[in-house]
Amino acid sequence: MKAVIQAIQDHEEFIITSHEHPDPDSLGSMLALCFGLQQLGKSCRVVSSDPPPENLDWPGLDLIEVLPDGLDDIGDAWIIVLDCEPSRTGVLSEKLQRSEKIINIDHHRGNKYTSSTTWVDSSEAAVAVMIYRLLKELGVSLNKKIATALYGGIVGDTGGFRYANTTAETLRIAAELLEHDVNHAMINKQIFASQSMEFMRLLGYALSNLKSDMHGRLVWMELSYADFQRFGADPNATDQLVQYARMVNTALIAVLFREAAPGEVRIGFRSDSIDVGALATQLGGGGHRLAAGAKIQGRLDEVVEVVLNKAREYLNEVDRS
Ligand SMILES: [Mn+2]
Repeated sequence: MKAVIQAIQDHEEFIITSHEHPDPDSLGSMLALCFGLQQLGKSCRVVSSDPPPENLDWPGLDLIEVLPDGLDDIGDAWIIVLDCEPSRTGVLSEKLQRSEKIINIDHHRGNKYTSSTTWVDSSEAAVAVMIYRLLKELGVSLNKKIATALYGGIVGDTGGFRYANTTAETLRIAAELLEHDVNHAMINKQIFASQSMEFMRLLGYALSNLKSDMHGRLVWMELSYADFQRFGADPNATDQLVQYARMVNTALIAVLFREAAPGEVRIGFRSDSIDVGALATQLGGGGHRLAAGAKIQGRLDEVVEVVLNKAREYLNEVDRS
């Protein structure tokens, strides 16, 4: 953290970015950091390869520059990559990923990026918590828009303070943020309970086709590209569907398979007790202990078969240990 603070203090121009398909934590972290740097008189841009989800409406989301073709030239700016390693941003060219002028702040265990200005702490519930600490160290004072962004990030990554990553300190920080006139009910509604009709109908379909194996310990949903088209739903806005598979009271591992584009299958894993991050890593993906994912190219039915076999083996291993 010290090296990150030093690098921020020593430079004036920044470009902040995060992973593809930004989520509340990455969006809140980017915005809060940008507002904080501006308060310190520094200049910054916020760039993303994909637009924010449509259900979110926080101050500053319209400042995000959506650059599907990415960045190739950054002038004198330093790049700050949040909530992922530089290779997962989608906006940084190969050349920029090797730049010396990158600050990386993340809480994903599998982050392999190494530089003197990398700050990774997998014990943190959200990058927004790390940004909160950083802004405090930098002497930034909280205001409504910074607090709203940070609160949104924390709410997103803790599932509204319901997941195991919520600590007494998380709640203390959240309480402090609420003192800045944050509309917490609106933030919660937007993140967890604001879906299009198309999404709801797709959910109904996904639930009625829920599958299970191994005495209900493995539960999964499969959605093909054709399913998304039939319901008119955006595959990128449906990663939360896995939460419904996780609700099955016998489930140890919940899996969501989404054919987001023809031949591209995104896999989401959730558990309340088993290290699915390790399982995702075996499949070339990564994430957190209880929430992880991977992306595999191939036919949906074939990918489902391969992944479920891995998951079965993994559950058997867990049984034996
Ligand atoms: Mn995060």
